[in-house]
This record gives sequence, C-alpha cells and structure tokens, in this order.
Amino acid sequence: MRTQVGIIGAGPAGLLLAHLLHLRGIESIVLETRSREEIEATLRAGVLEQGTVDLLEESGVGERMRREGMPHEGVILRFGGRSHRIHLSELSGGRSIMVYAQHEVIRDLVKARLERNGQILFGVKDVSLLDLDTQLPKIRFHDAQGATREFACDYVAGCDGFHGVSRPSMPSRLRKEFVRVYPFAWFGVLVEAPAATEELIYAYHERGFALVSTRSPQIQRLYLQCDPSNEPGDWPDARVWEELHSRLAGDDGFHLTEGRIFQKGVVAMRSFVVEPMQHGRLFLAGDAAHIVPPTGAKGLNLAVADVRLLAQALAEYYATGRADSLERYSEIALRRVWRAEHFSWWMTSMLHRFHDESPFHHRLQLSQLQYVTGSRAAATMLAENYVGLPFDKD
Ligand code: RFL
Ligand code: PHB
Repeated sequence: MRTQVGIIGAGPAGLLLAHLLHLRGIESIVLETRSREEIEATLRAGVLEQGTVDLLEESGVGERMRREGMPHEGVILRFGGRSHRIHLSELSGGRSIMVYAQHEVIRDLVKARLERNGQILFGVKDVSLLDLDTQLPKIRFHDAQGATREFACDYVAGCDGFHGVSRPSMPSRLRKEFVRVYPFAWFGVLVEAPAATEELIYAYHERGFALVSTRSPQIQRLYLQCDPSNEPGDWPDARVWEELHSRLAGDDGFHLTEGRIFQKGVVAMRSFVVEPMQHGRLFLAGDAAHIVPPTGAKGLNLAVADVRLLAQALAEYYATGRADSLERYSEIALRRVWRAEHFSWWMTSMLHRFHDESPFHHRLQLSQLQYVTGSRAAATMLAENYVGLPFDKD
C-alpha cells in the first residue's frame, strides 16, 4: 500500500484536509480509531467563524450548513443582571458567525469523502509512525479485523487530536510544550426547549460563568462553570436549572425556558501549544498541536485554518516540487494559533470566577466587561477575534 499523504484522525482537521487535497488531485488515506457512527455522534463545538464557513462553501461541502445552520450577527455579554450586545458584523466589516454543530460538519465531510471514493479506515488500532525523518515515512496499524497493515507515503498529517500518537512521535527533545490548566471546568447539557435568545449569551456572575448556546430552534446547548472534579451525578436536573436561573437572573425580563435535559457532560479547560508543529515529514494540525479553552469558540476553527494552510503547501509541493511553504508551515500556522490562544485565555479570564479570587480581581473583571461592551474600540477587538481574522493576514 502506498499513498501521497497519510492522515491520522478523522476529526474536522483530518477529514477536511483529505477533502481539500482531493480537490487538488492529491491522494490520501485517513486512519481513525473510532467507528463512523461514533465520530458522527460526538458532541463538541457549535460556532463556525466566517473564514470556516467560506472555506466549507468554496470547497463544495457547505450546502447543508447553509440550509440548516444559524447565522448570528451579534453575541451577548451578560453581567450585572443586564445583557450587552456586541454587534459582530458591524464591528468587523460585515463578518459574522454560523452556529452549526461540529458533528454535522463531520457528517458532511465523511459523506463527501465516501461519495468520491476517498479512503477512510475506521476502527483501526495501534497506529505507529515510522521513518518520519526520511523521504518515505511509513504508517503501521491493526485494521478493524485485527490484521497488521503498513503503508508508505510522502507526508504524514497528524490530525489525531490532543490524545493521539502523532505529537508524541516527534522526539521530545525537539518539541517545546506550553501549558495552562484552569481551576474550573464546564458542565454542559443539551435540552429540548425553544430558544431563549436569538444570540449566544456569555454570562459572568458571582456564582460563576454560564453560556447559552443553541443547536436548533428546538434544542438548546447550555454550559455552567463547575469544579473540574465534578461528574454528571453531581448535577441533578434541579441543580442545573437553579444555577442557570441564578447566573442569568436580571431585571430586564430575560427568561430561560426549561425543558427535558437529555445529555450531560464535563468539559476540561486547558490551553496548550506545541512548537514546532512539524518534524521531518510529519505535520501536526488541529488539537494534536494546540488546545484552547472553549470560551472563545476557536478550537475547530483553528483546526480548519491549519489544514487550509497545509493543503496549500502540499499542493505547491506537488505542483512545483518546491517545499518552501511546507518548511514554513509551523511558523505561519503558529501566528494564528497564538492569537487564538490569547483571545481564548482572555475571554476565559474575563468571564470565569477563580477560586482564589479577591474582591479586587472581581472589580477588575467587571470593569473589563464594562469597557468591552461600552467602548467601540474594545468591542471591535472582541468582534474581530470572535468572527476570526481573515486568512490573508496569516
Ligand atoms: P478531534 O476532533 O479531536 O479529532 C481527532 C480524531 O483523531 C482520532 N484519533 C486517532 N485516529 C487514529 N489513530 C490514533 N492514534 C488516534 N487518536 C485519536 C480521534 O478518534 C478523533 O476522531 O481533533 P481535530 O480534528 O483537530 O478538531 C478539533 C476540534 O474537535 C476541537 O478543537 C473543537 O471541538 C473545540 N471546541 C470548539 N471549537 C470551536 O471552534 N468552536 C466551538 O464552539 C467549540 N466548542 C469545543 C467546543 C470543544 C469542546 N469539548 C468537548 C472539548 C465545545 C466543547 C464542549
Ligand atoms: C457550543 O454551542 O457548544 C459552544 C458555543 C460557544 C462556545 C463554546 C461552545 O464558546
């Protein structure tokens, strides 16, 4: 077996890379440890930046997103019992976001690959990456039937998320890792209820952060800051509603409609970057190389930006034989990565209660929120980061 690009992981990064390469006539094989059903059912992100939406549309996989996704032109910051709207599109030259769930993007991409006879091998095990610093790296694995298989390729794309094998396959002395773990997590629920609001609400409250997001007019996605050691059993439905109501309370008539909670889970909060994002013929993309806390809604969008860049660099190599862009992949990708790292850390710091927080810190957070919602300059900074900086600034 032989292919041009071996792709590890069928998350948004791996699947979109395979699709973008196919559009440029480059062959790939995608290896995925989980089943198709599992990857299509895993709940994660919900917010797509303007650049992500444009790329999905331009590459022919945006049709269902355009029909079923929900474009939002603003976002709400809520504190002191009042909502403050940031007019995203007005402040960012007409850019906006699309609320469309990550697993729907995954379903669209899997379908697009399989319709074009793309190779995705689901249910593989024990993937190992060999000879990465030679001209002909190899990928060895057990297929879904348990047989040992191996193929050679020109390049390997490590798109296997934070817990994958790709990053640890880079020699540890050649990589530098930057980490921050936050002293809180998010408790997320899915609820059958009508939307309480037309736009996402990021709420800061003395009892902690809360986020009101949505999946469809009938299904709402809600999150609450919680202790990282919490488990779903710590949050009976009544406690979830009590906390949400108190963290979103105000005197402006806002009301969150309750409904049947049909899914619960805890999301850890971490910032992480590895440098460089490449070694020999291995290129990391998406969560394999970096993690952001979900407050800025950047993780999936960064994965998309990485593979866009990588697909262009690989296309240049196959068209001209020149590897200049591939050699600069990490340097260029990391500029956007660190911008998103800063924005996500900043949003997280502004909107959460820290357990060791002093009254002084609390006042600083409130002042920051007032400034961001009251000053056009400060609101513009939030808006242009939230909708995503244009790719041509990379
Ligand atoms: P993924 O999605 O983790 O996919 C990696 C895939 O690789 C497979 N894998 C392997 N395959 C082969 N061999 C191995 N050894 C393997 N090891 C692992 C895995 O099974 C998996 O299928 O990484 P990718 O593609 O880089 O995509 C990253 C995004 O999934 C992630 O950044 C976002 O979900 C983050 N995120 C958000 N991002 C946004 O842009 N907007 C949001 O609104 C947003 N909200 C969120 C989020 C993440 C969340 N969680 C649960 C962490 C909200 C939440 C709650
Ligand atoms: C979501 O809808 O899951 C979501 C929205 C915004 C975020 C994070 C998650 O910042």
